[in-house]
Amino acid sequence: MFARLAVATVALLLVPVVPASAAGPLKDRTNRYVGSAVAAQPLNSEADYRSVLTREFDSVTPENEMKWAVVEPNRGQFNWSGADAIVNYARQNGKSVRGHTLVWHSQYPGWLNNLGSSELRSVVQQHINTEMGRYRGRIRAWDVVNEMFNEDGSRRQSIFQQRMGDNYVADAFRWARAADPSAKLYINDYNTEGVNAKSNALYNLVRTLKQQGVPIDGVGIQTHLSIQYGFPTSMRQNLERLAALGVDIAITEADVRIPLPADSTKLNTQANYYKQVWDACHAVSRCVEFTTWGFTDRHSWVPGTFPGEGAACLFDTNLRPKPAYTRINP
Ligand code: 9MR
Repeated sequence: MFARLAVATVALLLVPVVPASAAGPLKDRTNRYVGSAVAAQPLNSEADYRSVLTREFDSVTPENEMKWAVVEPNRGQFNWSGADAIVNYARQNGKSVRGHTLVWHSQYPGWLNNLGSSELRSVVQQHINTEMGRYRGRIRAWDVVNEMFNEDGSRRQSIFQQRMGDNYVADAFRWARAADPSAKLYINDYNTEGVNAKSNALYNLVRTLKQQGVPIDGVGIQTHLSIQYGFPTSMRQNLERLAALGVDIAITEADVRIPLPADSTKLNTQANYYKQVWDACHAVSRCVEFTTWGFTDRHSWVPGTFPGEGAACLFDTNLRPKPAYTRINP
């Protein structure tokens, strides 16, 4: 009797959190991939983090572990430990992986700055080959080119743009297709949810790339929102026009930050924003993925980048579902 009780108590203690929704996990609510950015550190060390992730999501995006500065901090010296941990977790738990990201102006290693244009070109190709090749067949979709536009729709003057010229985008996609023909290849950006100068530029570029036969399969819409700004109500229209170009759409990094402290009014507004993103994706048949940039306020990039803001995720710091979660999975 006592032994049975003790076993029951231990079992209870081992279950980190109660199921979030009577309706079942979020991933079972939709035929879209439901993903989250994940970090290897809590994945390896926090049982409740791992358990909620496993229960609620069917896709994972390494938050930082596949970025160039992490995987090749010095030329020819590789560090795959975090990326491997996440890909292995995914394989063991039947999760899909979104690779993030190959060509990006941020978080690239400093040694690239010393390269001239022809050397940079071959190094970028080699980087794409090496990283995509390592995980060939195990990554569903890759963010090949990330954040290449300025807000006004002009091209960001990254080292790739400056040293390799306009064609760096088409080249990156061609190299990526060759490196892993089974992966869907995406261009990804932020502040491109609604119709605006930046999303117009994105639309025009994708149309041109398609016309040129460049192997691009999808457009990632990051969707970092704040309740301080109005919801981008033209989101559905924007997703529809992009999908009409013959590409898939993914919501790749959704979160909705709140000026702290959060209260029930703000959390309710946040819930409305998440629901509108969810609905915009579900209104467009080619929107194949709804991924959030982290799932718990315990681990979120927001407070570090926007002092005084936070509480941007679907689950609170104790991994309890917030109103936003319940709104999309009632
Ligand atoms: O969440 C990431 C954070 O931990 C990093 O410090 C930061 C560095 O730039 O990148 C964050 O992730 C970004 C993503 O890779 C691209 N889109 C914007 C995300 C939030 O900044």
